[in-house]
Amino acid sequence: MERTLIIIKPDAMERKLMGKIISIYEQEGFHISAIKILKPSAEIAKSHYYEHKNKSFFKALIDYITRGEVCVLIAEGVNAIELVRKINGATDPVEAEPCSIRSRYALSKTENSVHSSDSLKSAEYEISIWFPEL
Ligand code: 3AN
Repeated sequence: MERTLIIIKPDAMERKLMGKIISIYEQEGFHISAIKILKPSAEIAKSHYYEHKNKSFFKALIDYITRGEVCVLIAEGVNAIELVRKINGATDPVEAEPCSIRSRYALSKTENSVHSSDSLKSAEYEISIWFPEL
């Protein structure tokens, strides 16, 4: 059993897509073991996206992720990291597989509706940032 950190981002929250998106993960068989809604601070956003701190889009990314509420959850299941990324689709909605969440709902490369961890190491790091109480 593996666990991954998912974020339903502001563009999706603003369009009231939270329930729909959570249902997709549940229908695929994942167990949601923790969940919270919060408006991220700049500090938590920068910790989450530290890998991108030197990229041209970093400021836009932090402004975007901190502009409103997000839903953060932990999904558990076999091969959860790889499978949830497949369900989410490619970063750019234009390239995302048909039927993936980003293909259906994302607006752009920045406003792309969902995030999920890309490795075991980042999953554990991200869980420690967003769920320090666990
Ligand atoms: P993913 O979320 O698919 O793992 P990463 O980790 O490469 O993608 O990028 C993190 C986030 O940074 C993306 N979800 C997206 O919001 C934003 N991002 C990545 N590349 C770009 C880009 N070229 N222009 C604007 N935003 C980007």
